[in-house]
Amino acid sequence: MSEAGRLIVVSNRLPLGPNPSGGLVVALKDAFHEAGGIWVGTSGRIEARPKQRFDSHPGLAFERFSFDLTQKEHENYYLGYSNSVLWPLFHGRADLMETRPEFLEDYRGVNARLAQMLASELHRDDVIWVQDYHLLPLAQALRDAGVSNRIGFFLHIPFPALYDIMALPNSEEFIGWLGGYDLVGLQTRRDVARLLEVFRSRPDAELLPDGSAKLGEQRIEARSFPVAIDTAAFAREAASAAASRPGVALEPGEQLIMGVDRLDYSKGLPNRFKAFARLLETHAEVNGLVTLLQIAPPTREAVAAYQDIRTELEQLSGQINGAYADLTWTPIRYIHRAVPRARLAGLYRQAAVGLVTPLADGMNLVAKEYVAAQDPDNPGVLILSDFAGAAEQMEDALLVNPFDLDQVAEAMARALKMPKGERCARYDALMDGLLREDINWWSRSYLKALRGVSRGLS
Ligand code: GDG
Repeated sequence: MSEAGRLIVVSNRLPLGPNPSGGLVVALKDAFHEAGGIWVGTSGRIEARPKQRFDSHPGLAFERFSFDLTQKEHENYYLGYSNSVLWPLFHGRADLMETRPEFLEDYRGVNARLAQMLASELHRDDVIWVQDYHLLPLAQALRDAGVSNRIGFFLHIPFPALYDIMALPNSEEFIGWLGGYDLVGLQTRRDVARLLEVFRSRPDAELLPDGSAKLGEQRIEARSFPVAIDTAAFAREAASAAASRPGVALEPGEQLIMGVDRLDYSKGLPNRFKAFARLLETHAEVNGLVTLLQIAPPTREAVAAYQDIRTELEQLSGQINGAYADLTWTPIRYIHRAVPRARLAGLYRQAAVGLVTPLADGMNLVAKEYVAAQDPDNPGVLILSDFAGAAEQMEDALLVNPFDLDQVAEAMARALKMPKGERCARYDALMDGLLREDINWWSRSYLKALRGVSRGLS
């Protein structure tokens, strides 16, 4: 173990089970091995009398510290303020925001309770890394409890424009929450620019020459750290999955276009289906020879906006299939269910086109997974929305404006007949970037920056 202080990671959901998987677990494996530490998060249990507990597991390099939520906290902190206020607002959908005083009250309450629990467990040289929008107030709550350790935040979703922040019922308080952190990590340079614009607009904030900001007594560094995947491991998984499992049954000459998204209104699925219909309408030569496979597992079904998007998509896929299907061909295969990861990797490799068209997205890991899964000798083509954070790094994809259905349809037509030489050149360039800036690069660069910040005013 190194001399560095322990790493304390806080995320809404704690990775559970004896052998937890997932992007963040992989990302933090080395860091926990080096420094040891604790991962803190909700237990997934709803209890009338919430408890907190430590557990450790011989295979894990970190201790787990979990806490339960009450039903009311789950509804107000998680479904309410986090997913009915912050999520829509940060994805440019202030119109879908549902604000209620009790949402904010419990959002503050859960963060304050967590800060109290955590403050007494901390050592002086621990560094604390807080993940995502559920926990924005945590640093300020920890500072109120007397914690002076280095505290970093990483936002996985887009940072909103100043104009959008004005739509929050508590916009002043929101900006104050950021003021508890030493380092605010965002997905893209575009997000950093928006954050700096917020600081610039405030009389109590000062932008320092080194690019950081001073808010009250706190110096805050804001930088982009584009989140990534375990590229080499995913490429291996896709190659072995494709070799050992059958993909989708296709007619000779038929090509697959594939999308994978949680069923969320930010992912632009209705636009995608409409753009696919536009392709069928304007390129009769592909009818019968192309299938759109859309995997869209359910998510946050207790929130009304998610029920609406489900109904809209079911109607759209029904209409398009009704208009174009024949006895041997169904243009859209829409699967409202999760598919096991290894299966997904094989399907990505089978697909001639990866279609990633969110209207707003922090990064979008599906874009990275699709490229990593390709056969280097015969790769498919990624079509990627300009509104996904990934577009900032993945310029060799076919970049599209997801609101422009004709442009997306034309990109699909182009991708379906792209010559192998061009596909390989684009794949090589994209894959170079994904191997260089992978998930370990992401966590190492963030933690290096966090351990390097000097506490207090410069
Ligand atoms: C948030 C931000 C940011 C999806 N369906 C299935 C399945 N998935 C996996 C994908 C991918 C992950 O879920 C989705 O990640 P994304 O990045 O695409 O999107 P969000 O869930 O919205 O994530 C996003 C991310 O945080 C990380 O910072 O990139 O912008 O919104 O890994 O493969 N996995 C399996 N079956 C499915 O049906 N096994």
